[in-house]
Amino acid sequence: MDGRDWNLFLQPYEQAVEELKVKLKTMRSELKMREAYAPIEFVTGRVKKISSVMEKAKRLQVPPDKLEYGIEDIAGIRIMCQFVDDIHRVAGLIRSRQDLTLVYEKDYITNFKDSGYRSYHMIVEYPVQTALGLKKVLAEIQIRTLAMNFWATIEHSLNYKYKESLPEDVRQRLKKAAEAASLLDTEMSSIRAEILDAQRGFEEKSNVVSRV
Ligand code: 0O2
Repeated sequence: MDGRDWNLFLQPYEQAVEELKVKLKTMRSELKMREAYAPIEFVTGRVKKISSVMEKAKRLQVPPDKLEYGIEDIAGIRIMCQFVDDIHRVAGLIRSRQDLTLVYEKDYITNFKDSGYRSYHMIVEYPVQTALGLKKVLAEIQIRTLAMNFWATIEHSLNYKYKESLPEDVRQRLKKAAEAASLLDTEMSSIRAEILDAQRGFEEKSNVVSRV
């Protein structure tokens, strides 16, 4: 494929990422209006670079004519949440959408990766309207907490810099840092639960007072 062919190949993925970003950001503002609290903190998206698509195709032994279904994250969306519970809420909202089809899910929170990586992945099929008609493309939606994202961003940049030669002690320290980020998520969730309990208690009391 030459440059022009690649641009044409990536075009529906660009469109899918742009549309999904708008839709998920809209979901965030709608939930914020309805419930005062949005389970989504922010949304980002990217289309994989051609060099990364080729690298992954080589690693997974995907032939050039099978890229569309062999590489599932050419279109990538990332949703950041404050709390782990929010991740499950957002996954549920995505599952029930009519404008995409869920293909499968990967729970790297329960089954975190050996690197320490935690995140919830949903592979979806998303239809885009192209000049030549409807085209369904695969997209990977990653849902994670701010702490998981902090860890993954730094680990990714270190891995990118050092490639395969990341020293073993650094690898181990990164694993420990992932545990620490997970503990932070647990602690934040429990603080939130206590605040919600206290609020509920306060509301119940004031309902009793107002009925008297
Ligand atoms: P980028 O730059 O983030 O797009 P693979 O893990 O790649 O062999 P698979 O099954 O396609 O195979 O992917 P997986 O593991 O479900 O999801 C791949 C994406 O998840 C990665 O994309 C990362 O975004 C993220 N990810 C998975 N494992 C790790 C990890 O150990 N550390 C970090 N920081 N991110 C991870 P890409 O293609 O690596 O890159």
